[in-house]
Amino acid sequence: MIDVTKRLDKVFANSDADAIVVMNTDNMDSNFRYLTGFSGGLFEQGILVAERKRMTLLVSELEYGIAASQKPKGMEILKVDSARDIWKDLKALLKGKTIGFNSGFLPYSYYKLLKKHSLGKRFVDSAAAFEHARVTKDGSEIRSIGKANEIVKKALSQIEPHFKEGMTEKELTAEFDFLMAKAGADEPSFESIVAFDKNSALPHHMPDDTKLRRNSIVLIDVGAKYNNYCSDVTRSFVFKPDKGSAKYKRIMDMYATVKGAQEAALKAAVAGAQMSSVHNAAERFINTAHGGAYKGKFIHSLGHSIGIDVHDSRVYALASSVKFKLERNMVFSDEPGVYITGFGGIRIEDDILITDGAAKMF
Ligand SMILES: [Mn+2]
Repeated sequence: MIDVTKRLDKVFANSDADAIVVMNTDNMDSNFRYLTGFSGGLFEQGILVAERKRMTLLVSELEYGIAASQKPKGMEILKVDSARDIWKDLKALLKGKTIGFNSGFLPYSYYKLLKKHSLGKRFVDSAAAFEHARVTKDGSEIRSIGKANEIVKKALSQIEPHFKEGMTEKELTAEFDFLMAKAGADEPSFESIVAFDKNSALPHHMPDDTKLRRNSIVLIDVGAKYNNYCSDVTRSFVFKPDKGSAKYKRIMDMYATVKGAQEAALKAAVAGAQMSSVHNAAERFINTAHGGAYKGKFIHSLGHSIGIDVHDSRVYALASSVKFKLERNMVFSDEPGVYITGFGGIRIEDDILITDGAAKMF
């Protein structure tokens, strides 16, 4: 069970709302998971009214059982069975109040309904309050992210024997997802990326029917979800390398460059440092390694915050334009890469925990 009081304190520290309404559609607003801590359940159309010292969950009969069995302290559950009742209950909770909503999720059509039926006095955007609260993790969140990392790394350590000449990216993806499920993942954090050879030069390539050939790059970018929390890890392999070939030598140079960049970033990622400076440390390493052979070939930002969402608290990122300072207990991906169009790409990604000293790799 999560400590709801602490989470409400964190969110309301940056909001002048009297009540924040978290409304799900057929999909769930991840802030709903953050404030309830519920594992499982879809909570389609579920509504959570969060106030400074209490929460009220409006939920249908369908998911009442899951909610009741996982109910944290300080939460009241109202069973609703028709649209009319929902608005009646909401009105009772919200009338005359300053109401927060999440502009990062809530569809405009829902926002209009909320405005019309709640009789709130004023509406304020609470998206930033959630992002700020969620970017630093508590002990139970860090443990879940750690377990999600353990699971994906176990599956990655078992994947190489499944490489077969002539298999497609889709087939290897299926093998990987099966290993990760057996290792204990609740589900993948995102659709697994498997890219062979020159496809690996496209950072978001989706697995297709490309066949695996000898001396090819195999890039695998994957994540497990565990207890609502994500991991995100990338490994780059070479299948049946021809160690004397120029291609293999180039791949190894790229690998050493990316590895060096990842380590440079890890050293720069201390509490108090600018997020941009961590990206810049990696980029500088890549641009100057091997006499500048890979200058300009690192084509994305170094990392993103990770938590309930794989891209958690989006405004906080290890990117050249981001002007926030690192704080302890933030979790980011550290994922430099170099990409050569028509040849291939190498990326290495691990998740890191910010501490007062050097960042810790999960
Ligand atoms: Mn990532």
